[in-house]
Amino acid sequence: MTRLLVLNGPNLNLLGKREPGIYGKGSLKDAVELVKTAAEEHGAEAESYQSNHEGDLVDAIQQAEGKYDGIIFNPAAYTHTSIALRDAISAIDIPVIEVHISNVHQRESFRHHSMLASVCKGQVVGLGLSGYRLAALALLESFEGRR
Ligand code: CA2
Repeated sequence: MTRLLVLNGPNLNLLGKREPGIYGKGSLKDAVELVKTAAEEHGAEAESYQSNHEGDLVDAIQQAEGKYDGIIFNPAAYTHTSIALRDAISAIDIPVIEVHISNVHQRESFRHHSMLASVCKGQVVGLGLSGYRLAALALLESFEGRR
């Protein structure tokens, strides 16, 4: 069975509890549920992991190969800084889609650059929690050979 990993970086555990103006009212659980529902509709399944620690995220990426078919990854602030996460993504053979809830290009200039985008299959930016679902659909459809 096709398996997806929804991976979330630092502070995303606060979703829905703080800053609803930027990130909306939905929780991280809501984001994960969107992916689980999309996966089930395609006869697949999804699991999730969130960490505030860069090394834990590197471990999760390394361990994903062989266990999951693709990763939906919101690296949060590490997007803009982490060569370690970039190297981890480069080292695995499964596709990773980078997701950002907010439109990072409308925000501070330090959020405009991603260290990870060029080693990811694609990026979904600024579409709120729907971005998680859209990334899941892109992966699932690519596995079905439709796109
Ligand atoms: O828009 C996104 O999804 C981001 O990845 C979110 C990160 C930010 O550093 C990126 O530039 C863009 C921040 C996640 C922090 O999430 C919070 C949620 C609620 C309250 C406070 C922080």
